[in-house]
Amino acid sequence: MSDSILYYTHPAEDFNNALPVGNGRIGGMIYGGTEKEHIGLNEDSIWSGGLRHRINPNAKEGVGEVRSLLAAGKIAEAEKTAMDKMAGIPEGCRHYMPLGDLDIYTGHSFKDAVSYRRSLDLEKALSCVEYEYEGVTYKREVFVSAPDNVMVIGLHASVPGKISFRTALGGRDDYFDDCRPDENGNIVYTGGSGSKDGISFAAVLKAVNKGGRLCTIGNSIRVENADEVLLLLSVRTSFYEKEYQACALKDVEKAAGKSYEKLKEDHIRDYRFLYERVELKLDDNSDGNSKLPTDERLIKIKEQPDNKLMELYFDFGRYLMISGSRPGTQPLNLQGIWNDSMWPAWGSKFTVNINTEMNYWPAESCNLPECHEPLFDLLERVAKNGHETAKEMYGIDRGYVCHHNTDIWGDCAPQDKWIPATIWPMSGAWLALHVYEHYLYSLDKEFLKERYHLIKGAAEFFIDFLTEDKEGRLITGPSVSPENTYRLPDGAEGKMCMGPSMDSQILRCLFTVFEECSSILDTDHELAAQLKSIKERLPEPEIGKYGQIKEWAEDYDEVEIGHRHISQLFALHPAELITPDKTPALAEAARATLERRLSHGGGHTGWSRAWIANMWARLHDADKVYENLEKLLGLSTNPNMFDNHPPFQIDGNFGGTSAIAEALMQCTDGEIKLLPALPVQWKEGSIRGLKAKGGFTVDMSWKDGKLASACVHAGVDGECRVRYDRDSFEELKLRAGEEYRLK
Ligand code: FUC
Repeated sequence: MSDSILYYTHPAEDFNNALPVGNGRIGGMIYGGTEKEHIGLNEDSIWSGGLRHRINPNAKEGVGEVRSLLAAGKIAEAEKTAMDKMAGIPEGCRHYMPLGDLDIYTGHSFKDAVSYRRSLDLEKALSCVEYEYEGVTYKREVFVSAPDNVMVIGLHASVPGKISFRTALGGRDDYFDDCRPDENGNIVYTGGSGSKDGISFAAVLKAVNKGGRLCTIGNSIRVENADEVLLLLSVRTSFYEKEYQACALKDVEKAAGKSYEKLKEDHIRDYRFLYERVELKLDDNSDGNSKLPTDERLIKIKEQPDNKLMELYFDFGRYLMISGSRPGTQPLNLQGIWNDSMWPAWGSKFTVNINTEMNYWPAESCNLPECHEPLFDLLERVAKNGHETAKEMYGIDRGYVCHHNTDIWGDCAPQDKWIPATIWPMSGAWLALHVYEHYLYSLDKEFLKERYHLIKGAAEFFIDFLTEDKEGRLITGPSVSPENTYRLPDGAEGKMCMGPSMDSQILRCLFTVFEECSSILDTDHELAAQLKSIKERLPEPEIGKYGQIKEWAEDYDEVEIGHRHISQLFALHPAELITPDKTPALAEAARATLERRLSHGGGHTGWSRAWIANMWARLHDADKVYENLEKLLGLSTNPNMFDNHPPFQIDGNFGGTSAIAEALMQCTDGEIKLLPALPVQWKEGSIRGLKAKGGFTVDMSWKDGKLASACVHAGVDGECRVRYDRDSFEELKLRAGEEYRLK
């Protein structure tokens, strides 16, 4: 059996046990029942309505008032004014919604089924349910094909004439309009999210049988005594296509012209092109547990190490990226693309004060750069709307601003009336750093030229937004340190502030990136010089009274010391303003910060735990990386391997995948560090295909904790320094296509 399979011996009793499939745009959650198969359906552009204009008409006056109140130390009053005058009206962006459900009724009761097995093969992106019932072996395979744009369900039986079932396709609320057969025996299911400029959808279900009989009754397809059946489900929306219904019909008809085997073969080839670029192998220290069903392994890892489960988690993260984010689709939201609720937690939106960014941390290092693209497409919409937001809210005419959430339209107005998060104007700046990250890994100048305006616009806004503090430094504000609360000397609590550390760190990175872009593209030199002088006046990371990195401009205590956000360590990860070699004193302070958070219960949400593991990797603390990965799997992972906030939230999956990659290789301090935080538990292993900045690809193996072999491949002409350990490194100069064996 391949190592890259999730498997279970019982059907999923709920969403947290069901298995995800997807092609970037269409998603399914497969429950694997015998009596009734239930597949939760998603399409990534089905959101709750059209673009809203939510800018508070009092925002401009509010900004000035809130600044003055914060400067005068009247925090509570400032916060009240901000919520009244700056919060969006209405309070929230649009939210993500499910498409509906597909049920397949076979009537095979689970208690009479034997040898039941439900699995998800990560090497083929194929989910499978198999069991024996009344002497017949039934097998159902499900995948979502990117080349054919359909969900494919293949129903097979070991004895001819034994496949009988009835389907039911529908939603669970008022948002759908119709569900009925067309003249070709397809079921056409249509609906939409209403509102002015809302999003409409059409899904089409088609059945193709070998042997037996097929007909429609009401709005279901009925199959009797077939040898084999192929179900195809397509869905298109008005967000992407004007003629969405015709397009959905075309998808199923086209797919129906192919055999099941051909659909499957094309799907696997397409998927593997991405998935096979990277391969991680760790030695098996599970004492036999690696052979157990996945849900049992996730329980056992609390007591017995299971490297193979970490390997599976890494592969699952790459699987989810490929299945949830492809060129031309929407970016991964809080639940990727898999959501069964009309009102999911936090609207299953793009929460951009950490969560959406975390989703894309492994995209470049794990060799899936094209999966990063949907984020840049969304950022185009953010930049456009955020330009209006900058003007209307802040009276700033250049650049763009986005607050802590956005939706499919790129709505940039503040989200919620929640003081710890709502007024945070930094997400455009953070997201723009992803554009440059993508460039750094490929050195694709054409890409940079095309998306450069996203970096420029993000930076420009701050020229007018920053204000001087008492010491003449330039600071952001009104803002927050997401989503933490400080204690004032008189015991009162505050959230909003001027100049939180994270903001200055993000801007330091952004302005540096801007300078580099201006020099690479030989453009906007004056602006680059201006931003450089502004950068010199930004606050630097500072060490506070506990030896920690200060979170706020004042050395306040946190109300909740173990808070899940550790925003002041943005400088350590994902940025590299703090590294053990370049800034040892700050690295020590970063360590103290993590220890303080963790000793007070920090890391209790999945994504927080995953971020912490990345941070320890950057501090080269392999033991802590391992300990936190183990906790991520043991305490914050659902039986289906989805990250658990709780509830399910996908960011931790990608954060965890990124942490594993960071333990094995880092591109910091201008060099490629091999095995910078290798846990002792990963005694032997190898990785192939990790990407390094500069267009390099790295393969390596290790034994007894030491590098055994390494090979660097150059994608473009370039130079790099490769470090094996603290004392040894090599400088390489390679031409595109060349490789160098280090050992
Ligand atoms: C931020 C986090 C929460 C949650 C939400 C979606 O607000 O603080 O923990 O992840 O986003």
